[in-house]
Amino acid sequence: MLIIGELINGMYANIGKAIKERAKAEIQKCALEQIESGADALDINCGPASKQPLIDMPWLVESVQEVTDKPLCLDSSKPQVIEVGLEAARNKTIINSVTADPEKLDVIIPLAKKYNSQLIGITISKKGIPQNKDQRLELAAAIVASCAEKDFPVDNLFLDPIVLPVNVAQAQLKDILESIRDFKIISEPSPKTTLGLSNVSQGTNVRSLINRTFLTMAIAYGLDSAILDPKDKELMDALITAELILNKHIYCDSYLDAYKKK
Ligand code: THG
Repeated sequence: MLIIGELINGMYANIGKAIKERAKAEIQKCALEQIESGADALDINCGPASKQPLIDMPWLVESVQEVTDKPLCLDSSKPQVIEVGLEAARNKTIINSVTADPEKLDVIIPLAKKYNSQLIGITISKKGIPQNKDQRLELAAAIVASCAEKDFPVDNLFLDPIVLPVNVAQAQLKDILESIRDFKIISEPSPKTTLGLSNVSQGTNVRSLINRTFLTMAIAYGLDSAILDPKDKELMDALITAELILNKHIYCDSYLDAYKKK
């Protein structure tokens, strides 16, 4: 499973401050710690407080790729911010994200093709976040159809059902899990799936427990990737164990250590 580290996000106070003060070493440390903990790729998000994302995004990309060749997941809802990130990147990239809005798809899919980037499609439309799994599937199918129409390979597409916090949208979580399974049957080859894991526990006081329980269940529904905190050791151990149980790697008594060394 593709593990995307979530911690380079201006939403976190230390990162928001480091972006503002151009504290490059702080950003690089955050990148390396996540990789050391098992991240395969790094989310890069300037955060809601950034007043100059067109300058902050390429600065973050350049700072991070001085210390790693891992893929970068460029996280912004603004196509211009994504594009300056793509221009600055020499590592592999994942565009995070595009909604199911036709106007957004018409702009972002050609960008993904031009820069040979992977793409995350989120099941949100102009009407907002869907209320049930049928609406999620409808938006997911619209994203896949738009990729097919524009000759963007579906193997390079991740669909994200948009995880909501359990304390405000408890009744939605079962549908979100089932969407992970249902998205796979939209096309052949199947699109991949991903999600922003920490959303599920926002505002609760047992975040780590809720995160690892939801992740374990999502993996059982066939999840291919997640944006998460790789420094949460219990979360990473649960992930490795869930994959072990699904026979994705071989059991030995030291399987946790063996996985981390691979
Ligand atoms: N899907 C996709 N991309 C995403 C998300 C998604 N990118 C952003 C987000 N959701 C995933 N990343 C985070 C990062 C941090 C938190 C949640 C999701 C988080 N932060 C603490 C909080 O808000 O309580 C901040 C704590 C602090 O300030 O220190 O929970 O769903 N495609």
